[in-house]
Amino acid sequence: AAANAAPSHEEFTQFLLECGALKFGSFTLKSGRQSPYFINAGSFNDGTRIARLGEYYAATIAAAQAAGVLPAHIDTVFGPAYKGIPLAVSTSMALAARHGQNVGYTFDRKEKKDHGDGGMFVGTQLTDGMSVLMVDDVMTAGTAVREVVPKLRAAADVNIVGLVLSVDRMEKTKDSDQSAVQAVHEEFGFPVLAIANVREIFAAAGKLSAADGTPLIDDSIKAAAKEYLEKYGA
Ligand code: OMP
Repeated sequence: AAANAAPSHEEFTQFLLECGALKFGSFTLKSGRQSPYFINAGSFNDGTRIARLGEYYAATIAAAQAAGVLPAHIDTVFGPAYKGIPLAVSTSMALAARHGQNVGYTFDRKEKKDHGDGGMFVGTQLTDGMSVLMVDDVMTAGTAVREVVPKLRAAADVNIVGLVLSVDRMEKTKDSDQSAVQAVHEEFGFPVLAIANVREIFAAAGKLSAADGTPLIDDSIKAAAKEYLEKYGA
């Protein structure tokens, strides 16, 4: 693939399934919706997996930079504690190793620290004028990001240049037909990107099969996902 090509949805979907990060069943979401599928970033739990995930984020970022959607210069990648911490670290490592961009990484503390350096943030410290790229795992309603943006802006007059997710669930907000990603984009003004969205993942999964030829996702799962997206999909 070209240096700045966006990652392939087939490859990423295969990776999600291999890691057990994409699960099927019945899951109650933070929003209260009952979903037949769930993306669990906690499944990227060893060196190989988190390194690969960081490469997917970095490739998505480099492609967006090449397309002019994200600025060429980023000062630091911010991942909200706790789940965003390995995302920020692995993304900055992959940006350096694969894309020649040495950018910082930053995460917040969940608990206030009143000894030692006493800081609210760990890693590259936020200062006025800095270009900060946020990373997070999955967006459903955008609750997580709405909590973290004010925290960043309270720390310094930073320029939040975008948010990159692993998966955009493409769900309608509670009271509109607009997707949560679109609503967050309009509310905050920065671009919101994902390595893949849920429709791309199901389209890719439909083409994937195990070594013995059996499809990786069976028809009942596809039907349940389709039904869910008809109800909640944007
Ligand atoms: P919002 O903060 O409402 O956008 O929901 C996204 C968050 O819910 C994620 O950061 C996770 O904590 C969790 N989540 C998943 O991890 N995977 C999913 O597939 C769905 C959710 C969810 O509860 O909506």
